[in-house]
Amino acid sequence: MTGNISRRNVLRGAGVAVLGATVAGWATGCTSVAAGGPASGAASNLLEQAKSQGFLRVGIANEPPYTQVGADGTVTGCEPDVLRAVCKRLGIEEVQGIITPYESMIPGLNANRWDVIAAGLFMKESRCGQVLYSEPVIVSTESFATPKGNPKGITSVAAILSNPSLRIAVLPGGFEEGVLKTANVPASQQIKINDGRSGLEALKANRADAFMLPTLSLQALAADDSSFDISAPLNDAPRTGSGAAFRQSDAAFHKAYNKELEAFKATPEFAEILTKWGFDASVVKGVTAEELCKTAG
Ligand code: 6CS
Repeated sequence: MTGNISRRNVLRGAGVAVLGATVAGWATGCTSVAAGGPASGAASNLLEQAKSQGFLRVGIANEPPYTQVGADGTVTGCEPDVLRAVCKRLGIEEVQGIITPYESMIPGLNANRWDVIAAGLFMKESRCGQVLYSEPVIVSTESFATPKGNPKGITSVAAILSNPSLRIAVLPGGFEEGVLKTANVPASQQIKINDGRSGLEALKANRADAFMLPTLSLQALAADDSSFDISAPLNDAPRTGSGAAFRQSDAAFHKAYNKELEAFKATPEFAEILTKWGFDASVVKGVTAEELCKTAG
């Protein structure tokens, strides 16, 4: 993405649990945003306010290729890059990222800590009931990382369920935890970890036998580490997708965003962004948020 949109803005969100405690990480001297956000209180016209103040705050995770924060604070990744491009078409010049765990993204959005989520927060029934998702930008699959050679032969969620001695590392409040819950995998078999790196560390330390995360995220994590195998996409984990997620009170913004997103998806730039991050733009063609919001969990 080019143009004068700043890509060097990230805050380290302390998560909603510690409301408002953000460690300013602005890399371009942008004004920090008050904890109350651009429009605390009553519902507001977020689009006009974001245009007038010149930026939109986005909740992200820093899990490439979905979201990526560079050492210099550059916010990229498939979802922020698409968000930035559509925001530019809407007249919003800057996107500022706030890093937060997946489990805090929707509570933080609804607490006005950020204005939108663009993190690969996968659509499913329970989430679609709390936010307004844009039409999907990507469609995604889930995989397991295992120690090289997959010594315990773990190739499905069912295999975890059928062997109570197997331990699966998973992010708390993440989509994968929901898949395990839907499959009735007991909490006693789940090892909660904070991020991708700690998931691989759990495998290395033999605290877990497999680590569940989106296929492309695991491939990115293990790209330079030959001590892990990444499974093919799991047949017994739902294929779903993601797009930007807005507050239900920001329906006007959501409508305007979807209109511009639809036009953007028809441009070569959209496919260039997805290809750059390893996604196949053709896979999301014709897929709707309505369809993906039927994903159980
Ligand atoms: O939607 C989620 O919760 C999952 N999305 C990504 C991109 N990574 C892990 C997370 O659990």
